[in-house]
Amino acid sequence: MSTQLSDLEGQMRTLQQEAQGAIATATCLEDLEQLRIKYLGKKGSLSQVLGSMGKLDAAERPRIGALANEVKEALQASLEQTRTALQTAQIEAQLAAETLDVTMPGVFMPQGSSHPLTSTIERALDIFVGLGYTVAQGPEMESDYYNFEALNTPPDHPARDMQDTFYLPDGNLLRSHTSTVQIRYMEENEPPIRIAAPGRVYRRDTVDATHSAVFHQIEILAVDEGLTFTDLRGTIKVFLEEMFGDIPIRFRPSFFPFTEPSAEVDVQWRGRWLEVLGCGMVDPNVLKAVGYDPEVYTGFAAGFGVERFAMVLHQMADIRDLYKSDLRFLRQF
Ligand code: 2NM
Repeated sequence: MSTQLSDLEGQMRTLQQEAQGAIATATCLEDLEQLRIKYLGKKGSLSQVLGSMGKLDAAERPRIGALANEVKEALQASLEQTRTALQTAQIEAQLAAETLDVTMPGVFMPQGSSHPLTSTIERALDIFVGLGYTVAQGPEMESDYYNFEALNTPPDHPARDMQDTFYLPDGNLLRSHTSTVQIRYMEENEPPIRIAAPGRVYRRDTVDATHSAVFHQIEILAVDEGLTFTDLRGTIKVFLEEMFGDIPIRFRPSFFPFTEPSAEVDVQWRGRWLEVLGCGMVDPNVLKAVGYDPEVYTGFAAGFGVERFAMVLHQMADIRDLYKSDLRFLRQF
């Protein structure tokens, strides 16, 4: 019996030594789990050794049982120790691999910016939106009716000259102003209205430093009961102040077919008077054309060229620079 006993004891001590050696040198968590199964699993080495306990005297079993528990606990402690060490090593390796050197130069990401025409349009529209206006848009190809007839521009009016307007073979034309949008809007909406119509317009002008056959306009229109020239003047003054700062402005009498009275507005800019927009009280014939009663409603309107505003604001010498897409020019803005 004692041979058997010392034999079992010896087997367990050997098993403990061998297992602890293997556990201590395990290099990854997967290997460690394999070792746990091998030594402490249900069919593992320790269970096998204990399986032969049945052959022992009943009196010796408690001692061997205690020894088995001791070995088991020792191996569990070793497993836990190595597991902690491996886990720590794994986290440290991951941290080292994923560390970012924030002092390294980044990848160059060129940032774009708005074209000066776009930013000028946005600036002007922001001001009118702040004054309660709605932005309205419409087609660039138009009929004679929307571009001229509804705007109190009779067939013999000089603005209708073939020299000024791009006519299309089908009798339509390319709009020469964005007032077309306002006629369409008034047809669809009842007063009170306040709209700002930005967009591309077309004129048969000879291209030079200050003229382009295609350019951009913003026109505003307000129609309500009791609107007067004073409302127009105040609106224009606020708009120009926001655009150019607090500078002197003056109104000069002028003529447009669609407004009566009409005026042109100049601003004193760097010591010179510069014409910046046209405006007036909407002609009763225009109101009639869209079905508004001119005895009930009055309106005011104004229009200006976006290119001219951009050129004055940014001291540009040639309108054509705005269409060349030359980045050396555009990067200045
Ligand atoms: C201008 C000058 C004066 C104008 C008139 C209208 C409409 F549709 F109400 F009749 N819209 N815009 C107008 C008036 C435009 O541009 C220089």
